[in-house]
Amino acid sequence: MTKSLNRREFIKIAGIGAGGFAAGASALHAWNPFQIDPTQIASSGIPGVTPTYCEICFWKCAGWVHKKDNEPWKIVGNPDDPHSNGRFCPRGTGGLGAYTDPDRLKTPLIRVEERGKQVFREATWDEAFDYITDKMNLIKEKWGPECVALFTHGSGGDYFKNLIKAYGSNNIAAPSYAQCRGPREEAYVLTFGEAVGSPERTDMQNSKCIVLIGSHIGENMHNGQVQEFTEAVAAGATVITVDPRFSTAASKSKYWLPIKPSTDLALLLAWINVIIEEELYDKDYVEKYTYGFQQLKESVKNNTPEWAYPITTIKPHIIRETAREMAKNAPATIVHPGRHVTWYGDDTQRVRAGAILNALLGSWGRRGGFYSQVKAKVKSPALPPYPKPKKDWKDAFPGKYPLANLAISQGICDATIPSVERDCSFKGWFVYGTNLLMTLPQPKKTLEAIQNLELLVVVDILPAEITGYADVILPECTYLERYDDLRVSAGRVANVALRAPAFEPKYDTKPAYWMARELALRLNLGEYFPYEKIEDYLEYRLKSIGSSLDEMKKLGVKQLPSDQNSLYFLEGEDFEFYTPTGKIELYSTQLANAGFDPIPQYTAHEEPGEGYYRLLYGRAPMHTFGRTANNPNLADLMDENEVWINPKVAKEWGIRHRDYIILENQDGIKSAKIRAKVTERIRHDCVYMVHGFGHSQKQMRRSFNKGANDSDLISKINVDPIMGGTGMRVNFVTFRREVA
Ligand SMILES: Nc1nc2c(c(=O)[nH]1)N[C@H]1C(S)=C(S)[C@@H](COP(=O)(O)OP(=O)(O)OC[C@H]3O[C@@H](n4cnc5c(=O)[nH]c(N)nc54)[C@H](O)[C@@H]3O)O[C@H]1N2
Ligand SMILES: Nc1nc2c(c(=O)[nH]1)N[C@H]1C(S)=C(S)[C@@H](COP(=O)(O)OP(=O)(O)OC[C@H]3O[C@@H](n4cnc5c(=O)[nH]c(N)nc54)[C@H](O)[C@@H]3O)O[C@H]1N2
Ligand code: SF4
Ligand SMILES: [Mo]
Repeated sequence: MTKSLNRREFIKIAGIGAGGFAAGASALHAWNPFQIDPTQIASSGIPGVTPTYCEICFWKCAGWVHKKDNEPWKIVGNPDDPHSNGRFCPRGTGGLGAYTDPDRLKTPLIRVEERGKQVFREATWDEAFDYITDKMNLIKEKWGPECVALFTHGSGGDYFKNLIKAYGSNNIAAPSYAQCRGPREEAYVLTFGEAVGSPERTDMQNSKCIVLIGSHIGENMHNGQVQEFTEAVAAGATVITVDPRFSTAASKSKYWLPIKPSTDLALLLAWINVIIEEELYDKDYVEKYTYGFQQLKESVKNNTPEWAYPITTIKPHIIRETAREMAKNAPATIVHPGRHVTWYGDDTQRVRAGAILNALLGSWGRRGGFYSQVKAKVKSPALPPYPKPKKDWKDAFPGKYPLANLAISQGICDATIPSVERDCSFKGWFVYGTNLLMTLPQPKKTLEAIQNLELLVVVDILPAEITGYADVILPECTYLERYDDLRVSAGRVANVALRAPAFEPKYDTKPAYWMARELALRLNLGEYFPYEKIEDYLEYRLKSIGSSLDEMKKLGVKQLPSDQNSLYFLEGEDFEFYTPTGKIELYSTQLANAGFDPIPQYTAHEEPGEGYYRLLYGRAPMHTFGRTANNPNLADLMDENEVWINPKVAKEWGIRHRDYIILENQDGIKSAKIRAKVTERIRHDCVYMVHGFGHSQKQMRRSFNKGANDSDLISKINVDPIMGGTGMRVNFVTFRREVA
């Protein structure tokens, strides 16, 4: 039920003007700032070279896997691919390590002792599937199919989605929603009637002014985005970075605003105030396209830079100067919507304030702002209708999170712990490609929920922490050993990409497609998986765009013509937005109806007590979450995380650079030992660490006990009342000397 889908249909109806838009490979290459290795171009169709798209993160760059003597040699970007433009990032290049990692799961496992003791026996696939189907039949009979939930992140999750829906449940949660970009998508849908999407529809390559609010592009290594950012910087774009830490992006910026963490909404409101009071907004655009300008003007009249100064610690003249800089470059100014935005629990409102600023600058639908993406129209085979579930996760939270469009992961956890208020709690979980114990905040609660399950199935490639609590572990082969569905992504050019297996699956591992289908057959749901072989399913889809597996194996990525003729609004174009008023809603009628502030209002957040510092976290360029810490190639580049501490603070505590210390949070929870990085590059009221380290699973030998896990310290969350996102930067830590 996503509104963006409806919106796409709407675009079809509205038919944005006439004419022809052609931005093929040549146009892309024209702006590609990187040198392309000529051997890559020659690679299509050569024996020993296989097309894939990367699974090391969710940017899904397409590339070529090269073998020598049937052993992995290298993996390189496909120059025709708009996600990578022929270049892989360090993580993608090191992706071969996912295949070679000797610590991989090797065979199905069934638990023999109590949960968490990690005693498993090796099982055949038949035994594993029989165990799961018996339990699924029991749950369906006793409690109903709705009591099974799926947590998923990654390509193969789609087959399990199909399985769970066919079985009768629509409780499908992804940590990429309530722990990541959920508030952003809802904020943009509320304002513009459309989500931002992934890859983001940000036209940074043409931007003249880029405002980054905590988006640490450069450490956040989403490939095409980093390339566009680099290109804009090289072309002289003004970058304004708002971050309590001097990030890589801050180092490329004209303005670094080292804001007091948790106060960004005050800064955004002050910027809106300046843009309105100084009449710097795009008057024609605001007049033509927006709703609620007068209410907005009235609402922000007291949010002056002087008001924001004591809250944010950003000086009034800097707030004014940066607002003017944005206006000067508008509409080629982009206030980046961010991606991981679940920070403080008022995240939908904070992101909406940025969206409103973009609307005032007229950057939505304009060159250098946000463009309108195109997407290939690839058919899927018709399936029988899914059974209609009698209830879903929202029933466990009457009246709460009215604007959540997807299931929220921590909500499923809560609703798994039995309570008198609910007649049925969740009894079965499928977990595909998400290490819930590192990914969800409040890991203790996740564990409590797990102890109440009748069935926990984990599909993974590694013995990740979550596998230790499974009843059945299904070992998937890596992306380099399997087909998956086509990558059909939105962007400037309609395109599809193929992932084909470069290697035979190692050990007794299997692709998710096969697993989900085998389970479906055993549950008498085979009609939902009409193709025995995924190749036949792919042929069906490819035929609908006039292609074939053979062709795609040679091309890797196929670019297709699109009937949308412009990426931007045409001059003076009439446009109906997919919001209740048909306008860009500066004043949100949907929020008003649901009882929330229709225009964002600043409220202060709790501050750290004496001797405590706000715990911030983020990314490192050579790792993806916790999923690469054990990768032999990438662990070589960085094998533990550090905690960034301001020198003044370090001095007070007698902490020296590179000392090992322990962090203890407000609830007395202690971290594993972590090295101190004493640096001026962070404010004095917070500390910072890279997420994804501090693995506690011995079987992951390279990453076990290396660094500390931020999730352990996130025992408190502020839940966004609008859509259920979990604000996670609300924990405070202090320093301890003793070694764990
Ligand atoms: N504390 C804290 N929590 C966070 C974040 C944070 O920064 N700090 N970030 C949040 C964000 S932005 C996001 S998007 C989420 C991400 O959260 P997740 O997507 O859950 O990320 P990972 O923890 O890396 O878990 C990925 C799991 O997938 C497995 N895997 C890798 N490849 C495959 C495959 O091909 N098949 C299968 N079956 N499994 C595979 C890995 O071994 C690993 O166990 O986490 C969120 N949670
Ligand atoms: N290398 C690499 N790249 C990745 C990923 C990865 O795992 N590895 N994951 C991808 C995914 S799924 C996501 S969602 C994105 C996440 O990437 P982003 O969306 O860029 O991440 P955030 O966590 O929002 O931002 C982290 C930055 O916010 C700053 N910050 C912390 N608190 C505040 C605050 O109160 N105000 C402000 N203004 N700034 C603050 C931190 O200092 C840090 O620089 O990265 C993507 N790219
Ligand atoms: S950005 Fe890097 S890790 Fe992510 S898909 Fe692309 S190459 Fe792979
Ligand atoms: Mo994310």
